[in-house]
Amino acid sequence: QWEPNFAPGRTGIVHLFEWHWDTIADECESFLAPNKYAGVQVSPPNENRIVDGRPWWERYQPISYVINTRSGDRGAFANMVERCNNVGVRIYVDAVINHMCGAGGAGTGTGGSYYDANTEDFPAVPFSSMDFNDANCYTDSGSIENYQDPNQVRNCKLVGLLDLNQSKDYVRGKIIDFMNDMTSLGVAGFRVDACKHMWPGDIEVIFQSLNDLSTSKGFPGGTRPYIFQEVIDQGGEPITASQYYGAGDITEFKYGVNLGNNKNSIQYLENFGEEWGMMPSGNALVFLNNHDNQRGHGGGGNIITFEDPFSKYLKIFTAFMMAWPYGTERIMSSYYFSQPVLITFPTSSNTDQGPPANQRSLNADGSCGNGWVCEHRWRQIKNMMAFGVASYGQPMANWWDNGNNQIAFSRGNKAFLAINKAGYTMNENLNTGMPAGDYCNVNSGDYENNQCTGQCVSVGSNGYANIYIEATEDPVVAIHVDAPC
Ligand code: ARE
Ligand code: CA
Repeated sequence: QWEPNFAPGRTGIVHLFEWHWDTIADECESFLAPNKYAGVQVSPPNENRIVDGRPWWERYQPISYVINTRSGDRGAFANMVERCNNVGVRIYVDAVINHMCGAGGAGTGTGGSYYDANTEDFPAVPFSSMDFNDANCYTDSGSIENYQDPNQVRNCKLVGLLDLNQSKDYVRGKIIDFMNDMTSLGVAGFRVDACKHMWPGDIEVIFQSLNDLSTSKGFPGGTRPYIFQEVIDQGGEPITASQYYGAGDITEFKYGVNLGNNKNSIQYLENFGEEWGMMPSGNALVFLNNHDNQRGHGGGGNIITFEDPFSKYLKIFTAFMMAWPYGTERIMSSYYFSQPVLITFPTSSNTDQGPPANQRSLNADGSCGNGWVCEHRWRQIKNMMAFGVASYGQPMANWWDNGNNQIAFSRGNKAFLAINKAGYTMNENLNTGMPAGDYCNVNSGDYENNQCTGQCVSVGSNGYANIYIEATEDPVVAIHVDAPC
């Protein structure tokens, strides 16, 4: 449950938010596998409520565990998992198991199933009013009113969403069946939504009861599904991430906020990790931003997203994240939700806006477009997967900083990263820890067919190299042993 089940020689999970299953399958084959990405977090695959205006968040309102959404039907989902696994890319399902849809109203979901949210009737599961927590919630509104009270956080409705009672064997059974159905199709694990709102004891039982990954889909016998739990712990609440260590990994929300707060004082990052009050590395799923906080949902903070000027910070700090030995890394892949499409500063943004109508996100020539951002394809980001693979298991070493926004460090003797955010040229002789040779700066160019299209960095026999970085938009040197010049 704590192992991400990556294929050998792979690292990094990309959240292909709201992508269509067919497109994800193509992306696994044509882009993710060749660039050493390990996995994809996909949007919730089970039937959801159809909300007027089709906001992105309708997918967090389950109607049933039938696999049918705007990302595709069951056949397309199964086909995607198969194709991605075949090229060594794992699929992680966003599992919404705390609740069903919002209270009130009736209709049919994206899979055609009838529901009545007035009477809490979901016949396609089936769940009835007996399966919800109403009798265990004591707030006047029936919704969560105070995050200082763990009982209401877990037993009342999160923003009005009908709250399932996971202490009931019957409810547990339905959730387990759904998650087992996913792994039977070859899924390797789950991002579990809203874990703060479920009792750790209940979800421990649920996760421990799950089947091992499918041997018929190529996983070794006895492999547990990877679990990473969404728990927003920024401090200041009685519910903490540590209460969930026993159930799986946890999203470390302090990570992106800490980097955002220190984006202009990177010399302090030398001991970035537990000493900064974050969870132990082995428990942490780390990211710069997610689908909520990039648009002001789900707790804010000073975070780095593609909307920063020229996306400069996102490129620099993704390089840092992938190079820094802490946690399991996730890259956010977004769509534009502000008009006009902004490279500079947001003018107006619609934080409810659903995905571009064309969920087949690629242009005919295979490039990204149609309103999709595709951060995971940017050179400065995607090339860091190979860096992560080359440096796997190596400790941080040879830290250097100038006390003012210029830093460098190596990963053992396999890789080296330097960042210049000082606003003036960096020109230093630094110990890269690496064997003598010429290496491709994969931030400045690509390494393809044993050719470097970027700058070459020359490491001498003593491991030192002249690191020269002008204060440009890409003030990063990233070299590793798998990309010699
Ligand atoms: C929508 C409407 C609501 C409406 C509701 C029911 O926006 O107005 O009442 O439907 O009809 C997403 C959206 C919500 C949306 C929901 C359902 O963000 O706006 O509600 O889908 O469609 C807390 C939780 C955390 C949660 C965030 C958003 O602890 O688990 O809120 N994040 C996950 C997902 C979201 C998703 C849900 C959960 C629900 O990632 O995308 O919601 O499935 C502090 C606290 C945090 C708290 C945060 C925000 O930081 O520490 O715990 O996060 O404030 O309240
Ligand atoms: Ca709950």
